[in-house]
Order: sequence, then C-alpha cells, then structure tokens
Amino acid sequence: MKDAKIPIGWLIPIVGLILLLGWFLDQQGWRVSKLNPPGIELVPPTASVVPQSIQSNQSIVTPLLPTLTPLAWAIETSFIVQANQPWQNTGVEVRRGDSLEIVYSSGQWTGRSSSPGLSGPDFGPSPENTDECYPIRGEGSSLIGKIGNGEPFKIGYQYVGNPTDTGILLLRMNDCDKLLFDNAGSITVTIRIRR
Ligand SMILES: [Ca+2]
Repeated sequence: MKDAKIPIGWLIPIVGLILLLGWFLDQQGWRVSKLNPPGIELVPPTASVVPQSIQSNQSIVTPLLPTLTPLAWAIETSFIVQANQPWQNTGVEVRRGDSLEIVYSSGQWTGRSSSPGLSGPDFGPSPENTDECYPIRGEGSSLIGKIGNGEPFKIGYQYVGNPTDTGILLLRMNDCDKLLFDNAGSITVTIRIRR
C-alpha cells in the first residue's frame, strides 16, 4: 500500500481555510478550552462574551413610553353641606352627559336634633316623611342633590351617574324648608366630574 501524498500546492489553501475558520470562530466568541485528559474543545460564546457590535447597540435601544395617559378628573372639589340650610350652591357646573361622582367624605348631621342624634348622610326609606314639602318623599334626612332646575335625586353616601340635566349642582338634606330649624351638623362630600 502506497503512502498517500498530498501535493504541496494543496496545503496552502487548506491552511488558509483553517486560519480563516479560526478567525471566524474567534469573532463569534468561540474559545478553546483545555481538557483533562488532554484535548481541545471549542467553547461556544456565552452571555458574558457578547460581540462588541451588540453591546454598542444597547445604548440605542430606549424603553417604550406608555402611549395612554391616565384619565383625569375635569373637576374634583370638596363641599360642606349644612343640615339647616335649603338648597346649597356648590359652584360646580354639571353638563348633560358628564360622569358625575359625589362621595361622602366626613361629617354627621341630624334632621331632628332632639332625636335620634347625629348620623351619616343616608337614613334610608322613612315612610313618615311623605309630606309634599320634602324634595324627595320617603327619604327624610338623607343627602340629596339636583342640577339646575332638574329633578332631585338621592345621594346618601355615594352617587355615580351620567346626569341628563345641565346646570349648577345643588345639595341639601332632604327636609322641608319649614322644618330646617331643628337640624344640626354638616356633611363634607367630594364632587368629581369626568367629561
Ligand atoms: Ca328638621
């Protein structure tokens, strides 16, 4: 059997290819690792060996900003409603279709100071308060509101809705004007409008 002979002319491009492959692997982050027993193993690139081109691109990438801004209230204010006063002007103008929110914040009041004492803004149904002098019959001493000359509506601890009236928001205790004399206390509410 004859020894295989490779012409010297072939060695030059083969060595060149080996050198080129070595350079390419080095550019990609591959490294040579010594083994035990002796040998050579090519180690693939890891996250800690990131090509310089990628590192430089990181400074170009900026975080995405949120495209939606939080919904804001067009109006947000607080108002103190006196128990012994008729309709009280909040100074807040409500437009038809607004999202209106009136929320109890603090305070106590009573529609009859002799009894049963101070309490919150919702007395619930009260069948005895059916006199036509009550803005809302059957809901004596609860917090109520109306918009402009619109129909009175109950608020109690909270009202959330889309009014069909346009005008100034008025608030009061649901009591007859002629019976306000024995009322006491006040209720503070937060009024919010989104439009
Ligand atoms: Ca009263």
